[in-house]
Order: sequence, then C-alpha cells, then structure tokens
Amino acid sequence: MAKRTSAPRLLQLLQESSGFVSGEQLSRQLGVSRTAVWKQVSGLRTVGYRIEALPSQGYRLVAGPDHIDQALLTAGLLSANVIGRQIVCRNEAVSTNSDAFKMAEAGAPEGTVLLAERQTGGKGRLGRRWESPEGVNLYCSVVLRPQLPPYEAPQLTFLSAVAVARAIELTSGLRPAIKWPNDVLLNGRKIAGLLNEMNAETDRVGFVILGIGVNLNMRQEQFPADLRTPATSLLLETGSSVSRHRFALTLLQELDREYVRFMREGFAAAREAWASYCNASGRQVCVDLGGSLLQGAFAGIDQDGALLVSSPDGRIERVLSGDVTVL
Ligand code: BT5
Repeated sequence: MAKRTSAPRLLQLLQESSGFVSGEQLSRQLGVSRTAVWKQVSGLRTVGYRIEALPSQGYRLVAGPDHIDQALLTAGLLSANVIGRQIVCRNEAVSTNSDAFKMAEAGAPEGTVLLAERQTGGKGRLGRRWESPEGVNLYCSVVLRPQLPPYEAPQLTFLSAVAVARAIELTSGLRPAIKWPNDVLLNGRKIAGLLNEMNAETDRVGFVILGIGVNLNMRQEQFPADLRTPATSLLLETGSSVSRHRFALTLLQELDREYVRFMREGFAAAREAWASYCNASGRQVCVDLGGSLLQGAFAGIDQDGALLVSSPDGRIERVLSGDVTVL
C-alpha cells in the first residue's frame, strides 16, 4: 500500500541520493527554509522513516517505514492452526479492538487478526487511553470463539501476556516481566498492554477480542509526559529498531501455539508459563481496588486467573480486577 506522506518531494530527493544531502541544498531545491526542511524530516521520522542527520553533512535516508504487510503475514501464518485465518491491515483505526468487535459481530471467523498502523482512539482498561503513534508500534486485535463458559474467558488474557512476553524475549534476548493481569514490563517499564473484550450469553462465550499493544520502535519524545507508570519500547531498551513485521509474525505464532494448547489441555500450561514471567513471585504487593487498598503477599493466581493475595492475618483474598504495585 502506498504510504501517504506530507513531504513527498523531500523523500524523493533523499531517495535519489546514495549519501548525505546538505540541509542547505535541500532547502534550495525545495524552496523552503532550513528549519522547514528539519520539520519535514521530523514528520517523515514520525511515520517511520529512519533519517540520519549529521551537522556537518546533512541528511541521509537510512530505511523506509517498516510496514506490516498483509500478504507476508498471511504467508507466515499458513501453518498456524487458528490465528491468522483472515488478516486485515489498515492504515488507521480508531481502535482495532472496537473494529474487531464489529467484525466479529458481523461473523468474522475465529483467528481473524486486525492490525492498524495507528489508532486515533486506542483504548486501555477502564476508559483509559492507549498512545498509538503511526508506523512505530504494534496495534493488533484477534477474534477468538472459544467454547467456554464466560467466567473462564479471563484466562485468555494470560495466554496473550505469555505470547507477548515470549515474542519480546525471542526478538530482543531480554527477559520481560508480567504484572498481573495485563501489563508486560521490560526493565520495570511498561512495554505492552492487553485489553480483552467479550461478547457472551449467560452460559457461553460468543467471542473474545484479544487486544494487544506493544511499543516497538517508539522514541522517547513520542511518549506523553503524563503516563501513569514509566513506559518504554524495544528500541529504547535495545538501542536498535525492530522489524515490526517479524515481531508481529513471532507474536501471532506464539499466540497460536498457546491457544491450541489451551483448547486441548486447559489453563495449566499457560498459567505455569505466566508464573515464570510474573514480577510478583515471592513479593509483597499492594492492590488498588479502585477505592480501597489491599496489601499482602502474592500467593499466585487461581484457576480463573484471579490474583490471590495472602493478608497478614493469613486469609487469602481473591482479586478479580485492580492495579497491582509490587512492593
Ligand atoms: C492497557 O490498559 O494496558 C491496555 C492497552 C491495550 C492496547 C491495545 S492496542 C490494540 C488494541 N486496540 C485498542 O484500542 N486497545 C488494544 P491500562 O492497563 O488501562 O493502561 C493504560 C495506561 O497505560 C494509560 O492510562 C497510560 O498511563 C499508559 N499508556 C498509554 N499508552 C501507553 C503506551 N503506548 N505505552 C505504555 N504505557 C501507555
């Protein structure tokens, strides 16, 4: 798909040159000031172009944006069992979760994956916002139609957390941690968030949308200053950019493996894998229950994925939703 850019002429000049082009030459050829050239360069970087800038030499195009390509992803997932039966890549979505939900209501098959280059209204939990700048990260929603009672559907969050953690580990060699239930952290900073939404009748799940956002090549200046918790990206942690296509493929392959195992054997394997990444094992935690605080020792997760906290008087409290801080 052709990339729309606000600076097609600058891009053309950079593409035609094998090396650096001075800011002065670009400013002359474009008929704009050097500050305007710099602004256009910044704009291209925001949509994923890697442009090197050296004060003495000018600008050099290093690489174009790394698109997530529908045909390549479909080919890469041909041997998957469920995930990727249908793949839809969009330039923009308000929220891939909301769109995937509508697609599922309209009958999209299990394993449908919707990806977007950017989200204008990316959703977190509890009405929060997910920052979704263009061309640098992964925003993806997967339609599943498991034969499960609704109370077991939260288990699927753990599958996607494990798949994200594995994909990060395989891509970077760094070991992420998972914070109950849905945050993936690298070096203590949030690198991915998960948002699962469900359509259910009283006794069975209609469909579940697994929403996955992973910060891949997001740069420091693209993070707003007022995030609730410190955040990071693979680029910031490793110093080099990641192929978004490769990451998406690895993640969806891992998710396929986890989901197939879950449907065959139940929750135990995912629960064990999740526990191996959990940042709270053996620690004291404080849980914000949205009005009151619960403090105690982390005591694992139960069959339904609820958090277990052992309070000082020895009682085990079961938490279905809340924000955890590891003390
Ligand atoms: C989450 O919510 O972590 C779930 C995020 C799910 C995003 C995916 S992207 C694809 C799919 N489509 C959607 O519309 N959503 C899903 P929560 O635990 O409530 O965390 C939200 C909080 O994280 C915000 O209030 C910010 O403080 C912070 N935050 C926002 N954007 C961030 C980002 N890109 N990286 C790290 N932290 C961020």
